[in-house]
Amino acid sequence: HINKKVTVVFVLGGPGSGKGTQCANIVKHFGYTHLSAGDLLRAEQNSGSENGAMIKNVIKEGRIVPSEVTVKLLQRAMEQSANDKFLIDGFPRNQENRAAQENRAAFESVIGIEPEFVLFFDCSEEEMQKRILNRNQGREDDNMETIRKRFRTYIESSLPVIEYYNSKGKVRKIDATKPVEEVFEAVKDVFAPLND
Ligand code: UP5
Ligand code: MG
Repeated sequence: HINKKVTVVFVLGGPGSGKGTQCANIVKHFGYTHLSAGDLLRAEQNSGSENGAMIKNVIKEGRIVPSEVTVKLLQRAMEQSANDKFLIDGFPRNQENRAAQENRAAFESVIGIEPEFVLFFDCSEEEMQKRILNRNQGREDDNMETIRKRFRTYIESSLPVIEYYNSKGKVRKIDATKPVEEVFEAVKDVFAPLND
C-alpha cells in the first residue's frame, strides 16, 4: 500500500455529470492532485500495454475494467506524485472496485485508504446526455449506443457504491445540473472547512 499519509476524496457521479470539470477547479483552488481513473485507463490503452485491447473494448461497451488494473494505475500515480492530497475521479465504480480499494490483502499493492468524503455530482440523465453529445473530444464512448450502456452501468453498478458511502455518512451531494460556476460554489462550501 501507499507508504505516505495521504488525503483522498472520491469524486463520483454519472457520465457527463461534470466530474472532470469540477476537479480542475478544485485543483486550482485547493491544491489537490486530480487522478481520473478513466484518463489513466485511456493513457494505459494508448501506451501499447498488454491490457490495451481489453481496456478499449470494456470502455466501448460501457462496462468496468477489472479492479486490479485500475487500482495499479491509481497506486502508481499516487506514488509518483509529491502531493499528499488526491481527488480520485470516477473510481470506485462498482462493489468489486470498492472491495479491492479497501482490502489491503486482495492484491500485491492496493490503495487501502478510507476517503475523507465522497463528492457526489447528482445530475439528470437528460442533462448528462446533452453534455456528452456536445463534448466533441473524440472519445470512443461518446456515442449514443455506448452512452446508453454507460448510463445502465452507472445505475446498476455505481449508484450502489454511492449508497454504501451514504449509509456511512460520507457523501457530500451536489446539485450538478446547474451551470459550472454555481456547481463550483457548492463544491467550495464542501472543501473550505478542510483548509481552515
Ligand atoms: N460540463 C461540465 N459541467 C457542466 C455544467 N455544469 N453545465 C454545462 N456543461 C457542463 O463534463 C462533460 C461535458 O459537460 C464537458 O464538455 C463539460 O465542458 C460539460 P466532464 O467534466 O467531462 O464530466 P465527467 O463527469 O468527467 O464525464 P465523463 O464522460 O468523463 O464521465 P464518465 O464517468 O463517463 O467517464 P470516465 O472517464 O470516468 O470513465 C470512462 C470509462 O472508463 C467508463 O465508462 C468505464 O468503461 C471505464 N472506467 C473503468 O472501467 N473503471 C474506472 O475506475 C473508471 C473508468
Ligand atoms: Mg471525466
